[in-house]
Amino acid sequence: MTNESYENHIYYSRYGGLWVDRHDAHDVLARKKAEGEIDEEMARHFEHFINEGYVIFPRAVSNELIDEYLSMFEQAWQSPPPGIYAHCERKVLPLSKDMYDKVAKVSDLHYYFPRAHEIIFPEPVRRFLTLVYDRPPVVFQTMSMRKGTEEQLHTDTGPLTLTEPVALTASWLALEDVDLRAGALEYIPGSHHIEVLVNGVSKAHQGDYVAYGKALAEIRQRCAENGLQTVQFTAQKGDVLIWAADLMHGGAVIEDSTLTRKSLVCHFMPLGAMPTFYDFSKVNYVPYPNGTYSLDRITPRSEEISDTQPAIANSTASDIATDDKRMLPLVWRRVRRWIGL
Ligand SMILES: O=C(O)CCC(=O)C(=O)O
Repeated sequence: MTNESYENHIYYSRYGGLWVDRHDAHDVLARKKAEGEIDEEMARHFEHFINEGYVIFPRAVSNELIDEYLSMFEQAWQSPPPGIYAHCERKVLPLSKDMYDKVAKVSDLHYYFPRAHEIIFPEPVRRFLTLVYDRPPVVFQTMSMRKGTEEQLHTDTGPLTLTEPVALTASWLALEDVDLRAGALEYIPGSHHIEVLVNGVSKAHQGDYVAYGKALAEIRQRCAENGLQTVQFTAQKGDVLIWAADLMHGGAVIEDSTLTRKSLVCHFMPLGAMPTFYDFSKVNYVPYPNGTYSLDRITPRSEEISDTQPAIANSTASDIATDDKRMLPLVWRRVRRWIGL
């Protein structure tokens, strides 16, 4: 699908993007295949990603690893680790067990999970992201959920701004089999090529939710005009779906609030990019053992943190800051501090 305003440009977006975001992405893919950089199977995944804006890797993460993550997640509700926040009822608050049965998105728990690189970057995901970026991938944020989110269909480039805005990708991992009555992840295949800029100029909403809402409404309308339909991800435990920066996605309505829908969302950028939606001037990339990266500090969005918790909010960055060069000792030190060893 062409974006009329920019159809003479190399990229679909005014803001450029990755090689998969070029109008000639299929030619680039053919070249990469001919040169042996991408094999047959991965090429099929890329064909799909280029056309539809998402790709699915079934059973990418083992049950054993997911169960280990879930047991850490359970413990976190009972005894929240330092610096961990949750988006809940339109506020960002320190994680607390009061939110256990609510719709809540728990930020950055991977900081306390020694096997984070395995669950965030299982092999097919690591390979796909490394190829899509032509650089090592960096996870800059994770969100763990017990329940569906009921989030309206949206693009991530509005809130999650990067120095390379269209380089954002995200993964959604099913931590259990999804019951559609629990509010599945939903998305609009093909919507990633429809770009409507906020106030006509920016991908970032910068807190202007009225303008962002208008842009999203226009994208939805353009999707409808082009016959693009919303589909739900009937995922099984261990399945991973990766979406492109501008794919419209959200959480379906929860029909049975007694049900859980445990999932892990990870947001990625290539090494060399940085988030711009809060002050990352003192944040460093830290390598994981499998050639991927994370960031070394949890820094919640200051404008979002509830006024009722200023002391905790202010203490967060320095509690977690470190000069360590390697991620694993760092994670173990955090875990020991959390469990009081
Ligand atoms: O998991 C969901 O229901 C939606 C997640 C989402 O929209 C997001 O992380 O941006």
